[in-house]
Amino acid sequence: MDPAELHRLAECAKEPIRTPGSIQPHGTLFGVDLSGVISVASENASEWLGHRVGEIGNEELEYAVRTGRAIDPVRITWNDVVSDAIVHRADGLTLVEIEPLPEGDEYARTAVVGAIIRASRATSEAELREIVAADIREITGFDRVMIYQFHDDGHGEVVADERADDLDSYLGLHFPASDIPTQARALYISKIGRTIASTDPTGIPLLALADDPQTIDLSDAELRSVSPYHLQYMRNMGQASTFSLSIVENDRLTGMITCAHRSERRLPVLLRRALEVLAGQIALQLTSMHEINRLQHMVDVRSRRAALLAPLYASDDIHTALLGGVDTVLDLVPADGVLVRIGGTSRMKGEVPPLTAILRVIDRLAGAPFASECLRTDRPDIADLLPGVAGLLIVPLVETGDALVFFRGEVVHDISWLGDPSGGSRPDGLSPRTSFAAWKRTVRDRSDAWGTLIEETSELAHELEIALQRRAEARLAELAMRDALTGLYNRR
Ligand code: BLA
Repeated sequence: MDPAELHRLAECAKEPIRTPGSIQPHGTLFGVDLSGVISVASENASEWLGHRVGEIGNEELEYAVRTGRAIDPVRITWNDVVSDAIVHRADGLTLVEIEPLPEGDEYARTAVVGAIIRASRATSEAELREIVAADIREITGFDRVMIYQFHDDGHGEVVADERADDLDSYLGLHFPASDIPTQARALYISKIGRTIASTDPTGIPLLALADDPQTIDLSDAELRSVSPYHLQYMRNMGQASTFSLSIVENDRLTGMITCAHRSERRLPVLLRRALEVLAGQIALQLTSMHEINRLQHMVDVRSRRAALLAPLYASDDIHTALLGGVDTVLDLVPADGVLVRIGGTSRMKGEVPPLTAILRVIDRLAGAPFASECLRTDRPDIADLLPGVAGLLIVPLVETGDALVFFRGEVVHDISWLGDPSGGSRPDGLSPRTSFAAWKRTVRDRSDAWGTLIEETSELAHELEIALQRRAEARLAELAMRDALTGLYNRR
């Protein structure tokens, strides 16, 4: 990762998004303490600070507070406006948020049921994304509905993009990890949906009797105000409002669905909740699809490994058994070349650097396992020894100097980014970039990622050791038997 991006990641992660001390301007928030006193209020209702909820004289609101999460939200009238009161507990407070009901089709949420059923019938990830993005756009009426998928290094990729005809496509574009910083991702794991109703940066401050308002935990609040950095980002992107959903697989945020609109738009809370259920359904489907793929792959690898190692017991020549047959170690660990060093004897196949250079590398690593898909950055000293090699995987065997060594050449490819990631206007790189036009960067000096092959190769090495040991034992037993027979023969 480049230094500017590392800096941005670290700085953006400092934004105190759980405790902004303010709410978005379209609603009102009360915090009621255990004794029933309003100890926190947003500035637009600060006259009630220190009063009991009952004194407000709004029975529906009183009911909402009393029933708490049991019935949530409760439809109330607040300042003559039909609103939803949303209730949850945080830090010994009952937080009540009052959201005026937005205009629009109140029954849109029933359409989510259809979307859930259609999603559940999808048989591939690609189909699932397509169905879901189209359905959510139709249901919510947002200008654009995107699905992001996060890669292992935290950067993301737009994998679905349903949009109004006059919008440019973002499909296939990548964006840096700092666009959605770490603390935001952590929060999005527990809070599945969030609304940013406007990019107007003026939040309504919270006032509190005793606490510092900046300590009040708004993690689960619907009205939590939003980081000014992100509001700037949205404005730069031409977004006036968003609604986004988390995709959480096994407690990991693996993706997000973001609805974005060019003017202010927000959805009623019940529709948001229904969409959160849809997001949960999608996450479950993705989890099981990924788990099935993983298990299938594991079974496949195991049976191919067993098939490769079985002939070893009967074979006189281990190296030929591993490298000379129809199936070789390269079928188990796809690479451009391999070196197998067993018992101090090396045999190579495919594109492999000179033996002396490889032995120097093994020596330099002092018997430690090693994996890199970008030697030039990770270990320039080793890259210098192995010209033409971008990816290197070394799994040592028990005997000193013995190892399985796999080589991969450079795979040059282009990645299209969502705007030049270094394109912020401030020298510290913290201001969100202003252009989101596709920005192509060519990736060099890298091989394909080793990924699960690292683990698989060490399992292969382990089973190979066992096979070698059994083979040696069998040989010894055979020799002993031969000696004994010879002894018997001579005695005759
Ligand atoms: C949050 N950044 C977000 C969110 C998204 C993105 C979707 C979640 C909030 C939302 O739903 O809008 C990023 N939005 C995108 C991307 C696309 C999009 C990639 O539409 C692609 C099309 N962001 C920066 C910088 C900082 C930063 C420089 O660019 C920090 C200095 C921060 N982004 C940032 C923060 C949040 C965020 C702090 C959390 C906002 C919150 O929930 O309060």
